[in-house]
Amino acid sequence: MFTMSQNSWMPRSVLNDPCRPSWQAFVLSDAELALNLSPGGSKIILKYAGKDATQEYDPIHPPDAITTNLPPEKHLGPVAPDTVEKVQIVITDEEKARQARIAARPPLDEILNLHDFEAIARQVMAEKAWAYYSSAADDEITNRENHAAYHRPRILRDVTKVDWSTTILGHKSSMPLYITATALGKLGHPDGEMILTRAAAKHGVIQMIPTLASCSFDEIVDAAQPGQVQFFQLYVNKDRNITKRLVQHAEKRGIKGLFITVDAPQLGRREKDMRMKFEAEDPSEVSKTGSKGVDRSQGAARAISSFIDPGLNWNDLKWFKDITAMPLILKGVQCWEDALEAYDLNLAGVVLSNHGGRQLDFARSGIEILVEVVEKLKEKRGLTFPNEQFQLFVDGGVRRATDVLKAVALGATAVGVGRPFLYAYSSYGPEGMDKALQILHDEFEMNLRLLGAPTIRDVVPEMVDASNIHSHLVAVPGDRLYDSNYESMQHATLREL
Ligand code: 173
Repeated sequence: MFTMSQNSWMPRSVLNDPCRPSWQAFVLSDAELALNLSPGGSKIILKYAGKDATQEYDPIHPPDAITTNLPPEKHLGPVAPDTVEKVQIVITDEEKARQARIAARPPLDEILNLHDFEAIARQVMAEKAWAYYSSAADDEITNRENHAAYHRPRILRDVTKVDWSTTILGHKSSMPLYITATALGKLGHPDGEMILTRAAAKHGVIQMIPTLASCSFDEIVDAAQPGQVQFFQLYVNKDRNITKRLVQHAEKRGIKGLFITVDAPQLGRREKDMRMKFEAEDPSEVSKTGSKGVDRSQGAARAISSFIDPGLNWNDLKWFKDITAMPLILKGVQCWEDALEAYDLNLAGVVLSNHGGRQLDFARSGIEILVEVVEKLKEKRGLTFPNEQFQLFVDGGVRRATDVLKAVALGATAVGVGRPFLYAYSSYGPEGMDKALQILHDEFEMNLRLLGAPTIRDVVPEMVDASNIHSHLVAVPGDRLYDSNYESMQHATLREL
């Protein structure tokens, strides 16, 4: 529960949870303080003043958000639960409608591939959650262009037994993919990122924990099995002390790789996400940005991203090496020059990514970047692939094992998968996530046979024709995404005059 009033601001879960130490309960008795501290701006506080704001608050704030981000002097002490006004839990009509849609979804065994999850998610998810997960930048061109390479399989090889396991940064993975970081996991399901943790354990894959998870970092780490490998994705805070604390805590908790996001000095313009806010807020207010500079009309992501430091630059990397011994990987590299710079700084690798098409529209696909990065690292630094010294990762647009195998053939160690898993658990809960990973296992088995490659080591560059990859002439199967997901203003309803 989360209640906000002009006089008090407290998560009811804190009050109700007997396991929490009493110092974690607090009240912001000063309304002005609450208004100034909310990263989402004062408007949201005022909108929910005196009401149960759990549904809005929970998905976008991990349980430790306040104790982590609020200076200790603002923690005013324990709350006596019987002095707190009881909040009636009201299930909104919107939530009732969502539950009805969930009840009417097709049985899980009718889901054959990851596209299917996406199609169902679009129909059953809460509108705002769908808008946030599925939105991409501007005209969503980049979001649809991740497939421009074709297979060149070999025949008559013994593929009775095939093995698609591999190692990522030296850690075993049952597939050459990992669950990449995506923000706000509870928008899709109340258990959020912990569903991913449990599925990762069951299927032997690695999860990258996001900075902007809805569950707290410790909840996600605690949900892991002993020995389960997890990475951490980092948004670098303008306040380096916060970043240092996060990084060192992650290392202490056994995180095996730090993926520093470098492609989001400012969040891209995700119009589908923004349109949701148009509907949710008073339309006449939407174009106004408050004097505090936080504009709620810009969608869920922008509202919570103002802490990210646009000043982050190459000189900061030495500092990261000083504060942690974790392998450092840059997430969001988009050209060979930057990949070589990362290599020259002795980093452990780079993720070639356009951030799921959510940042710079018309940024190239990860697989296209991979081709030039591999070529230049071979030519200018004498590297061979695969290698343990400097690993290449790709993410964006991955829906099939074939997408992964193309990247692996071209030199990637592994590929990140984000949205499809969100859609799987948003539509079907933990069973959906389990099924999504099982589908990928099945696809790897079949496709290794069809490629003529008994192991991941046998998936070599000659097995892909990427000759058209820079020409952007190849028809893009991603049109599926365009046809089914892009929402233009044609559905706008006119206001009554
Ligand atoms: O893609 C995103 O939505 C994302 O990475 C993000 C970044 C900052 C705040 C919220 C989401």
